[in-house]
Amino acid sequence: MLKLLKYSSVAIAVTMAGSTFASNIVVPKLIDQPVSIYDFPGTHFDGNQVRSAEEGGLKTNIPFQIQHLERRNQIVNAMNTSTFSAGATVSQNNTSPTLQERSGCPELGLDSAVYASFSQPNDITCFSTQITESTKIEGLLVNIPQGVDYNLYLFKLEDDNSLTPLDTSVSTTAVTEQVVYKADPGAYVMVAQSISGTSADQSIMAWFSHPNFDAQEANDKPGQATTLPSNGNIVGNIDSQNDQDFFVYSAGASQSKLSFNFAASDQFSLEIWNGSGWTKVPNNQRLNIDVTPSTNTVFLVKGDQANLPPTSAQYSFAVSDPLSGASVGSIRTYNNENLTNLLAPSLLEAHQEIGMSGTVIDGSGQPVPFGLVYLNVYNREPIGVLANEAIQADENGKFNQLVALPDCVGANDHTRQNRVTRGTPTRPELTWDINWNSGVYEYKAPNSERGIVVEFAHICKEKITRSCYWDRDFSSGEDKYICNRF
Ligand SMILES: [Ca+2]
Ligand SMILES: [Ca+2]
Repeated sequence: MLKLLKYSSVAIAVTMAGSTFASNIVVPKLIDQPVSIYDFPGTHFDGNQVRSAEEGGLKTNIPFQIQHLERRNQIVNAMNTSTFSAGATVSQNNTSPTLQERSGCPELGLDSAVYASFSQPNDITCFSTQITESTKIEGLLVNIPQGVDYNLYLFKLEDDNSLTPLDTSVSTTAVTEQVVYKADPGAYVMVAQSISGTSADQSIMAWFSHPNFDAQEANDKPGQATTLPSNGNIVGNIDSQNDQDFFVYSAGASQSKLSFNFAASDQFSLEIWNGSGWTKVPNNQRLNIDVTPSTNTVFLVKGDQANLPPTSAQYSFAVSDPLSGASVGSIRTYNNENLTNLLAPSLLEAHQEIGMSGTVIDGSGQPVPFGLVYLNVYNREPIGVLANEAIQADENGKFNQLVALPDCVGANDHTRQNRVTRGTPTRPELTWDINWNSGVYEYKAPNSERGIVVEFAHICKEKITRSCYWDRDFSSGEDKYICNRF
């Protein structure tokens, strides 16, 4: 998934002589601040529940015992080449360096927490772990004292022992910093760093494993927002108490409408960023809103904190440009009126209604959820409109509509016989007088150059004029041909 935030950072080496954990951790110095929600323009949605941007902070309860890291004065720093070379005896013993030796940070598994205190700016606390299965890592630094600035970083420890920044949390005033990353198996390092100010109060540094994440993760921060498809349907879940799912929809250069439906239980909520707050959107309702071409609309999915959905519960979020249909596929036209179908076997007959179904397709061949489609029916001679309907497809781009037709007086009269020979009393030979008009029905998408046009017979009247059958006279033993005329 495309992420809005591109790291633009330079790495600088910070040497922490005399700090709690003496090591040469490479901490990135960010040039760009992380994307804030305030960087996004708002989208108007006519709703009466609006939440301010500040409400709804991170949940910071730590559900496991908080450990005191053993203080060490010397940690082998594998990132320092000379130190690594000096420790060559380790390799000669055929033992690979430990994670702590490679990273300079003690090993501490996910779902652990430690007390972290910093005696002076630039002090760091860090730990490392090796994970064997993909999971979403959430790191927290909580209880940051007033008047100090601490930052939190998450890194991948590469095979060459370099550190690749994955997520950073560098607010100057927050009492909690959070990093989030969807991690593949590998080695990871989390670092808390004191930037300015000192305090005797201890903070807590924790990291969590959330293995039941959805395919759109990690998108817990505005800068990690998942880009929604122009036309599509995605599913997700809430994997933990701090899981937030940010989404961005980018309207096309000529797009003025946005349609969407958030199908979910009331344990989930969907909100739209309005420029200064979050407007709640009703669940399970198809909505069409106006958007400004070439702008972004930001959505946020959250769980109800008082009643969090289980990770097995999913929401389904369908979005589209409803006017982007370029063609109509998989069409099926039908009639259920029990008509004779005697004019021509392949010619659809319809009297009061015609069933029209299909899928609205965009220019890339994708179905258009809630895509608009025009269903037109015309009389041919004289040319005239029998029905014009504009309808929206369902969340999968499919539609199925019975189009009503008016009464008619037909220009054509035909006499036809049903396909029965040597009729019986229960299955007689029938002669029908069929009065009808020649018509066409049309499927057209908003961006179709031309619609799909097919002929049909608009039946005005069908009347049985004669019914005949052979009847056995058991007294004479003869068959008699009996006809009734109407
Ligand atoms: Ca999620
Ligand atoms: Ca998320």
